[in-house]
Amino acid sequence: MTGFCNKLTPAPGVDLHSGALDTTAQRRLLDDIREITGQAPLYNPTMPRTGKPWTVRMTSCGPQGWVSDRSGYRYQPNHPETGNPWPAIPQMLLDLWDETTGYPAPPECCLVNFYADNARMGLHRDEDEEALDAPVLSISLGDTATFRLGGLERKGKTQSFKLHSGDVLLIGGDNRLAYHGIDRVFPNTSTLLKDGGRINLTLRRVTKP
Ligand code: MD6
Ligand code: FE
Repeated sequence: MTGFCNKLTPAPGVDLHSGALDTTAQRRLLDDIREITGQAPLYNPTMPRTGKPWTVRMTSCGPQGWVSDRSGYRYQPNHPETGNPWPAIPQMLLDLWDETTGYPAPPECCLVNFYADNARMGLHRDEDEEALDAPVLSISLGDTATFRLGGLERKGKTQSFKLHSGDVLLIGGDNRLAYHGIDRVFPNTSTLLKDGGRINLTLRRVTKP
């Protein structure tokens, strides 16, 4: 990690490294993301059953991309609109995974979420992976957001904290299946993205190594 970093542990197995990536690293990562969205365009996913659109736009890189549509959530090797294989996960992210997780196998999916000002993400768990022993590594870029972290049950107590550009969040251990979501994004809180908004990357190991 390249920035001045302050580590907080909001819950067991959950580590927030605020300021983990300095501006130079954030810009390099953004260049990589532009390359990815050039090959695998952001698309508007829809919700299982209802087919309602998400407010977040998505794409993926890595051998297994995460997709959501009327028939459910799943990992698949191809972009749902272009049919092409997903682009590779950038080396910088593979290195960050090794450095922060120490997991003995590389991530297989990097989900790219783009939030315009009014986008949000409801409370959910990341539970579509077989390798639940691996943490999920999340990186925030652009505008600040409020992250809500609950417990293992949907109805439990929640806490919330802000995620800023360059922050790295790991969710694993006893809280690997904790509920979480994004309540809101605060416009004009970062100059990283020319047209504003927020990008979140989540890296996951999907299959058991
Ligand atoms: C977001 N993040 O920050 C959404 N999931 O936009 C997630 O859904 C997430 O940050 C699992 C682990 C870390 C995360
Ligand atoms: Fe999640």
